[in-house]
Amino acid sequence: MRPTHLLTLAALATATTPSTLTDLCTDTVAQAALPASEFIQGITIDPSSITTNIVTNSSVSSNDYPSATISYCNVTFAYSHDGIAGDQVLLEIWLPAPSAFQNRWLSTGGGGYAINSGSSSLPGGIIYGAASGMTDGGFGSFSKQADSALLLANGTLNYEALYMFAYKAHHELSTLGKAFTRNIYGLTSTEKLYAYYQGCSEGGREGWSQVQRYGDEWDGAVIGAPAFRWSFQQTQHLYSNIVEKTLNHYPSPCEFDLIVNETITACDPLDGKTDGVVARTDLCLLDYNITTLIGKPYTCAASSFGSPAQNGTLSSETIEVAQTILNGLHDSNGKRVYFSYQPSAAFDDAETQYNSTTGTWGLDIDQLGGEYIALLVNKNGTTLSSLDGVTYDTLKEWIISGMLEYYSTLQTSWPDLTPFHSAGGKVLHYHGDADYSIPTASSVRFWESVRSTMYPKESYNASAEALNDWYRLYTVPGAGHCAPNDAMPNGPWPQTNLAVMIEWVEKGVVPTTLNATVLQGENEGQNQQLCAWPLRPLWADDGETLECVYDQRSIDSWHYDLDAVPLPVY
Ligand SMILES: *[C@@H]1O[C@H](CO)[C@@H](O)[C@H](O)[C@H]1NC(C)=O
Ligand SMILES: *[C@@H]1O[C@H](CO)[C@@H](O)[C@H](O)[C@H]1NC(C)=O
Ligand SMILES: *[C@@H]1O[C@H](CO)[C@@H](O)[C@H](O)[C@H]1NC(C)=O
Ligand SMILES: *[C@@H]1O[C@H](CO)[C@@H](O)[C@H](O)[C@H]1NC(C)=O
Ligand SMILES: *[C@@H]1O[C@H](CO)[C@@H](O)[C@H](O)[C@H]1NC(C)=O
Ligand SMILES: *[C@@H]1O[C@H](CO)[C@@H](O)[C@H](O)[C@H]1NC(C)=O
Ligand SMILES: *[C@@H]1O[C@H](CO)[C@@H](O)[C@H](O)[C@H]1NC(C)=O
Ligand SMILES: *[C@@H]1O[C@H](CO)[C@@H](O)[C@H](O)[C@H]1NC(C)=O
Ligand SMILES: *[C@@H]1O[C@H](CO)[C@@H](O)[C@H](O)[C@H]1NC(C)=O
Ligand SMILES: *[C@@H]1O[C@H](CO)[C@@H](O)[C@H](O)[C@H]1NC(C)=O
Ligand SMILES: [Ca+2]
Repeated sequence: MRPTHLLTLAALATATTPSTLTDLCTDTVAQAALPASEFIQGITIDPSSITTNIVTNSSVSSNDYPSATISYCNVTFAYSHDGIAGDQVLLEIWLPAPSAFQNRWLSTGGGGYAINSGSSSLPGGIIYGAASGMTDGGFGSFSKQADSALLLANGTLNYEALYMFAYKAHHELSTLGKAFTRNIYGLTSTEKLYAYYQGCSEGGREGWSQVQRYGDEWDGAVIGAPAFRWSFQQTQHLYSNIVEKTLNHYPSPCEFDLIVNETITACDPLDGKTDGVVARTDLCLLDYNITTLIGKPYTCAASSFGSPAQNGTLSSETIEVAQTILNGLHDSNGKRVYFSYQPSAAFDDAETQYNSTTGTWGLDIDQLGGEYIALLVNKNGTTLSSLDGVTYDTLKEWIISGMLEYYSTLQTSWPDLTPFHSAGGKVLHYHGDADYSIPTASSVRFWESVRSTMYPKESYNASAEALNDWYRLYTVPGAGHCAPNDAMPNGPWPQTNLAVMIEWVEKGVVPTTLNATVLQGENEGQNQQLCAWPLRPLWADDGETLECVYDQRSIDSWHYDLDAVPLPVY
């Protein structure tokens, strides 16, 4: 009886594999393609929750994929975790027409406390013939972020939401999404479905959360500026505020802006080409000293946020604030806890607030930093209303206690990627050199941690080469946080990362340098190539040829001894 039944189903599946978007995009076809409920232990899919709709000729554009006009089927369905009353998780999966499908799956991630990017990331898969999915994490809807679900009551975290946000939801999205994709396009069990990931910032952390845990989930992950090493990353957002508080000096945004402008001007030529872009923030860190800016005049027009026109000269107090921020967090014994943004990055965390009553600038608690402490350390809200009594040592305590509390969930810094590597997985990791929200050195540190953990007996060059076979890191000259940077508009941006990854995975084309494009400014449209770590970019004398050079002094400048932390920090 059973074999016959299976045969019939298989025959039916082959016979009814839809051939057009219209055939594919019905509730009935989608329902029939849902994985069996016992597919993942503890999960029950709700077949009645299926929705489908066709979207035709939709124009899409983004920094993260080339502009295109796409057509797809939008499928959503819900599942629940057995044993949790009222639990519901939503998935949204976009399907290319059967004729456009290229045996690919793409998982997409979020940013901040969001676990998805709405409809902005999914087109990135559709243009390459990939069924593309996102999850709501079970937080209530696709537009509800994890922070709205993480606190059940003051003092009580929602641990299921925490684990979903940390890594569980993405594993379920990929597992269910891939099975659903195989079924709906009628792939046989021997046909390969290539699986990919693309995400930046929190989405970058979500990418690493899977690469660090699962060998068989994806063939290739495109990961930008990941918000990993969570307790360090989130707490360091408050460091600039504590510098201002400790030194009791609150520079205006105009003053910080001038420091950034002058740093760009001074460090631009260090990469061999004066093009408005600081491609060598490492040389800028080593060879440029902002104390030369004391006495420089600044002027800014009145802003729409209510601050008046500003002018003055940069004081030694302002330069001390900026330099202390650049030095990174040290404890009261002068030992290093963490590192900072690269010079030329904007001072976003340091932003001050204008008080029109007093006509002075004062403390403005960084939102993301404050939220981490309020939500996941204090567990009584999502905004921190005061930094009274908080010192450099307090930040260190928050970092270390958070490391312990969230090591197996949000920390996301496990450096042994053996299962992923053994399964043949590839990682393309990129990070803006002028990132103002996640220090670029954070990505370098993780690459180096993986290198030394997985190739402990090899020389530096041999281990770097071995790691570069499957996990490559590129810094993006002039780029800000997961985006190009208006302050250095001539800088390149790697817009075709998923295409590059597909070529690497499916055709073995190693991205020796990473394809990038100037997306704005006077050279808009120009192609540039990005160097893979540990090589650093240097323009040849002709100003046209980019060389990727090995520069020990620069490499060393990215390495920090976090001697205030009594544990390995990967
Ligand atoms: C989509 O664009 C194609 C090509 O331009 C056109 O033939 C088709 O009619 C369009 N479909 C709809 C629904 O507008
Ligand atoms: C996809 O379907 C969901 C659920 O019906 C809907 O909320 C969403 O707006 C749809 N998205 C698009 C792009 O059609
Ligand atoms: C937690 O405590 C704060 C301050 O007392 C209060 O405003 C807030 O409503 C409480 N939140 C919850 C979820 O009980
Ligand atoms: C910094 O440079 C930008 C142009 O990139 C300019 O708009 C801005 O006014 C400058 N800021 C200051 C404080 O001079
Ligand atoms: C920058 O120059 C000042 C004044 O010469 C000096 O005190 C300081 O140590 C220098 N800072 C760095 C980071 O080199
Ligand atoms: C500087 O600001 C003061 C008012 O604070 C104004 O009187 C003066 O004209 C400004 N100078 C310049 C050069 O903008
Ligand atoms: C501005 O300063 C006044 C006087 O010190 C104070 O009462 C008021 O709370 C401040 N406003 C803000 C928004 O901090
Ligand atoms: C939140 O918790 C912290 C740490 O327990 C406590 O210091 C603070 O007063 C609490 N805030 C509120 C608004 O209850
Ligand atoms: C490592 O390789 C670089 C070239 O990529 C070379 O310049 C350097 O000398 C090598 N280091 C050692 C220790 O062999
Ligand atoms: C590389 O980028 C250029 C634009 O700068 C683009 O035309 C080309 O298709 C890209 N290559 C890949 C593999 O996507
Ligand atoms: Ca330059």
